[in-house]
Amino acid sequence: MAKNRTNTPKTVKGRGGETHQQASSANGMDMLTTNQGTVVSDNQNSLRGGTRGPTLLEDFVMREKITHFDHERIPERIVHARGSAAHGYFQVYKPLAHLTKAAFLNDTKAKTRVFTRFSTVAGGAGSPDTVRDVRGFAVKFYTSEGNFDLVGNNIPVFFIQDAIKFPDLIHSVKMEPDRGFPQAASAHDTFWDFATLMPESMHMLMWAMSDRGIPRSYRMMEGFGIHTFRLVNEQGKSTFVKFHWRPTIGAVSLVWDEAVKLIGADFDFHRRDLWNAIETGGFPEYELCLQTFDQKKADTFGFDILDPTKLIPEEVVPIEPVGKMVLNRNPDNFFAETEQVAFHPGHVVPGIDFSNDPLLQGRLHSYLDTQLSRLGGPNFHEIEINKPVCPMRNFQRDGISRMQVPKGRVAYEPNSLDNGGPRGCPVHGFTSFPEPMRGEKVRERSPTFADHYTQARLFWNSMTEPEKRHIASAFAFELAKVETIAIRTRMLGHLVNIDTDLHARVETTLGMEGQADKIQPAAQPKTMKPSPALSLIAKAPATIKGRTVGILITDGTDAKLLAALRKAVEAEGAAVQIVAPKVGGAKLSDGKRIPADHALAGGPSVLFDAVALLPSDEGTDALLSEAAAIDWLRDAFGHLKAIGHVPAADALFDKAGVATEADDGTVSLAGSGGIKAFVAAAKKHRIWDREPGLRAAGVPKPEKARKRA
Ligand code: HDE
Repeated sequence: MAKNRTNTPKTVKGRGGETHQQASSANGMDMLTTNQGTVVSDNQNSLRGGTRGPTLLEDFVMREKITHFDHERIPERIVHARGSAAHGYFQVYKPLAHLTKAAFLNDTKAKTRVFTRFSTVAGGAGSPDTVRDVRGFAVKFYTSEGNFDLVGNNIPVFFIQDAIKFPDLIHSVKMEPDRGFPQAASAHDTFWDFATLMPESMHMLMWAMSDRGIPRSYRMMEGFGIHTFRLVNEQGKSTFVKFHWRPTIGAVSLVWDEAVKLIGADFDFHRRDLWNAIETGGFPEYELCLQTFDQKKADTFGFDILDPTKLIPEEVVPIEPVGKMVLNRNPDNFFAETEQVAFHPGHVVPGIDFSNDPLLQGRLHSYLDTQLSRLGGPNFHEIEINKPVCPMRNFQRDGISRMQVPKGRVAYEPNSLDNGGPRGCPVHGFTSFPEPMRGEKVRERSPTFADHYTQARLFWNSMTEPEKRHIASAFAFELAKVETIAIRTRMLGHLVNIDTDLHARVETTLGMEGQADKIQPAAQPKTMKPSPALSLIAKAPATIKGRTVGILITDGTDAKLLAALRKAVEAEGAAVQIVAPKVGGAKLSDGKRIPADHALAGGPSVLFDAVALLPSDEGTDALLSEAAAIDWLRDAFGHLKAIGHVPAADALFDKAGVATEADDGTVSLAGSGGIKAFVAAAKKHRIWDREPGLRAAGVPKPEKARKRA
C-alpha cells in the first residue's frame, strides 16, 4: 500500500486553466484521500461531462466533501455559546486529606491535566467578546480517579434560586423571539421585565452591572463555583466548601465606553488575548482557593448556604489558596476541543459531593441532557477532549458514534461468563455523603431564601466610589434602553430597597426623579458590614504584568527613547505593541526602520492597557490631519489610561483637547524619571480621579438634592 502512495510530483490544472504544482506531491507530503482512504487525484475540479458540460452525480469525491461540509456545525450551546479554551495543569500546594479524599487534591507532585473554557452567557457563538455579561469559567480536571468539572462563573452568585426558572431567565435575556434582536445584550425590555419581577435576582444584577460584567481579559478575572459543595475525607467527614479562582496577575476590568468601542475594534478581543498570551509564553495562572465551613458556622451567617444568590464574605470565612492552575497550551483544533468539550457539574470524583442547592440540583440534570442534542448521543465521553485519562470500563453499549470496540459476549452484570469484567467497588467507588433527609414532598421555597436585598446592599456598600459610579451608570444605561416605562419604574423601586444613594444616582442619570414604584420586600433588608474583598479596585495589584502598552510612532521617532521605554515595560512582564501610520513601520531617528504591529487605522488605543505617543515633529504634523490619531489619544484619556508623551506630541494633545499635564496619568517621557513615572502610572491600571471630569453619569446626587427628593 505504501508503495502505491509514494509521492510523485504532479502538475494539476486549475479552474482557469492555470497550472498548480500539487503541494502534497511536490513537497513529499501525505496524499489527500477521501474519508474511505481513496487517494484523490484532483482537489480542484469536479467530475464533468466535458469541460463545459454538467457535473456528474457519480462524483463521489465531491459529494462526500460537500456533504461533510454541509454538516460541519453542531447545535451551539444554548447558553455560553461563545467561548475560548486552553489546556494546562493544576497542582495542589499541600495535601488536603483533612478535607477530602480526592486524589488530585492530595498529591502535591501530580500535575493534573485541565482544559478550561471561558465564555459569555447570552450571545450566540459568533457574538462579540466585550459585551456586558456574566462570564463562564469551566474547568475540566482529568484526574487519576475520573474527570472532575468545576463549572463556574466569574460572579459568585446567580440570578435565580431554583433551576425551574432557568429557561425563563435565558429566554428573557436572549434575542427577543419576534424580532431576533438584540444579540448578546441584557439592555432590553424582556430581560428587565423578568428580572424586576424576580427580586431574587437583585444581588446578581448588582454584580452584572458592576465592572465584573466587562472584564479586561479572561486572564484577569476571578472564578467561582457559586453553589455550596461538600468535600468528604477518608473518614467520611463532610465539610462545606465554596470554590474560588484568583488570577495571579490581578482581576481588572474595562470601562464601558471602551468595551463598546472594542466590539468594533476587535470582535474577538478576549479570544485573541487568551490565545496570544499563551502563544507568547505569558501563561495565565489562577489560584484555586477554598472557603470551608461546617453547619455550625453556617448557622451563624444569617442566610441560607443553599441559596445561590448569596455569598459568604471573605471577612467571615477567609479564602485559603490550595493550588494553582496554569494554562500553557492552546487547543490544536477549536471545534474538536473547545466546541466539543462537555462540562457537567455532575462530573465529580470521590471526595467531592453536592449540597441541596436547588439550582445545583437542576444543573445536575441539564448538562448531561444538553450534550445528547449537542454532541449527538450518549457517547460524547469518547470524544478525545472528554475522555477520562484513567481507565473507563462498564457495560454501557452501542449508541450513535460508538468508538470503543468492546469484546466478548457479556454486556450485563452480574455475569458468570466474564469473571474478569468490571464490578462496583465500595472502597474506591464514589459514595454519596449520607445526609439525613426528611420532609414533605412540596413545591415550596424555604423561607430562609426570602431576603433578596441584604446582599445587594452589602455589595454596594463594599464598592469604591469609581465602582459605585459604574454600577449606577450601568443601571441607567440599561434601563434607558428599556422602552416600557413601567419596567424602569419597577427597577427604580427595587433600587430604593437596595440603597437610597444608588437609587438617587440612577433616577437622576435617567432623569426620572420621583418615579420609583413602591415595592414591599418579602423580608426586610439588613445592613451587613462591608466586605472590601468584593471590590476589584480596592484590591487591584500595582502591576502591568500581562498587560499591553501601545506605542504610537512615526518616521523620526527617537530610537533611544523607544528602546528604553520598551525595555522598562518588558522588564515588568508587559508587552509592547507598535502602532504607526502605516503597517510597514517607520524609520526611527537612528535611520533604522522598525515594523509596526498595527497600522493606526486598525490599532485604536482601546486595544491597549496604557499608551505612549512618541511621534517626531514632522510625524505630528502628519498625524494632525488623521482623525484616527486624535481619537487614539482622546480615547486613551477618556478610558482613563496612563499616557506617556514627548514634547513633539504637544500639538496633537492640543487638537484632542487633552492637557499634557492633565493629571498624574499623563506623563512626560522626556525628562529623567519620565519612563519610571509612566510605568508607575500604568500600574494603577486606570486613573480613576480623571473620571468625574469626563462623565456625569452615576455620580452621587448632591446631598441637598437627595434630601429634597
Ligand atoms: Fe449552566 N449550562 N446552567 N450555569 N453553564 C450550560 O451546558 C444550566 C449555571 C455554566 O464552557 C449548558 O454544555 C442550568 C450556573 C458554564 O461548555 C446547559 C442552570 C453556573 C457553562 C446549562 C445553569 C453555570 C454552562 C449549555 C440553572 C455557574 C459553559 C451547554 C439551574 C455556577 C460550559 C452546556 C462550557 C453551560 C444549564 C446555571 C455555568 C444548558 C439548567 C449557576 C460555565 O446545560
